[in-house]
Amino acid sequence: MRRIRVIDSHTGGEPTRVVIEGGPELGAGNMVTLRERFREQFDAFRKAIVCEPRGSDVMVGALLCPPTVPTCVAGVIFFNNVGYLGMCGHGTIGVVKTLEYLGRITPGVHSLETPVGVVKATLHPDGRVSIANVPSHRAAHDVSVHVPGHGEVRGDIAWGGNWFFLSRALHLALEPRNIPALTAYTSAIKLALAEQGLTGKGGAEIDHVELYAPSPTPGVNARNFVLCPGLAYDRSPCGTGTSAKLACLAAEGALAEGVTWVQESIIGSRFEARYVRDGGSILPTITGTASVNAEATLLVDPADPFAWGIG
Ligand code: PYC
Repeated sequence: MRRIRVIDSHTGGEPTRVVIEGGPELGAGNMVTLRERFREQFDAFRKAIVCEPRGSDVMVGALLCPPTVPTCVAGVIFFNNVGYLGMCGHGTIGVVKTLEYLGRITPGVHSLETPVGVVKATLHPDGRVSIANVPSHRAAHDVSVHVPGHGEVRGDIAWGGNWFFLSRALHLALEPRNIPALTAYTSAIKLALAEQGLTGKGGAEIDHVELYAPSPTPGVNARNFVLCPGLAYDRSPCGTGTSAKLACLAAEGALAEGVTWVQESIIGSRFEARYVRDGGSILPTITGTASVNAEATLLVDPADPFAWGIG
């Protein structure tokens, strides 16, 4: 019987499951090397940890690894129901709160090594977490994609640690009652982008679709609906998606450096975000909080036909 120890948390409703013991033995290397080893040789662990019957399509996993950058408190590889993420904003906030829960860090600034670079996180004395995300930029403006059943859809392509297609929500209100329709619409956009060869840099798949609209909530700048790669929607405002949004606002001249942008998710959870310019990119800072809500040992029983997950 294999035992995998995990700590669960949620960041604005979006879950993160941090593996603290019993995960795959990936050996030595930086997070890019270890993520490839994880993908090629140990993918069964991903499914066992985040897919049903123990997990769900919404769950994001985070494997803690020894960092190769000496200033980092930990290395981390994020994964979900269909594969591996470069970076994950809500997940990083969850990891920081988990490290605090484990007594491994106290309020202050901490660095984490991820496959897309070192991310600095500040754990504030009041429990909030700010992450200094990777350089983000808008790669293409007002791109047109033909979406079968929906016609022409226009939007921007931007990098915020993952690739996003960001489009104004025109026909569907960003309200929880519309989540099934929003999921179907953004899934159709994601498929159309791939079929029509619209990609991020170097042919990278645009695996996140973000719809945005003004928020009806006073003091909140915008509400979003973010479709994640495995077709689940982000319950949080999405850290990398908010970074991509800031990159578009900065490129548009619609948000000045240092000004706070309050981003609300489809379920009403919030991040505060701001940026500074860095050449042609921006450096976003995203602030939110997470709550640790479970500590568990996953049991992988050879007699269980679904011990290594479904799917
Ligand atoms: O917060 O960056 C994020 C994220 C990506 C996918 C789910 N959450």
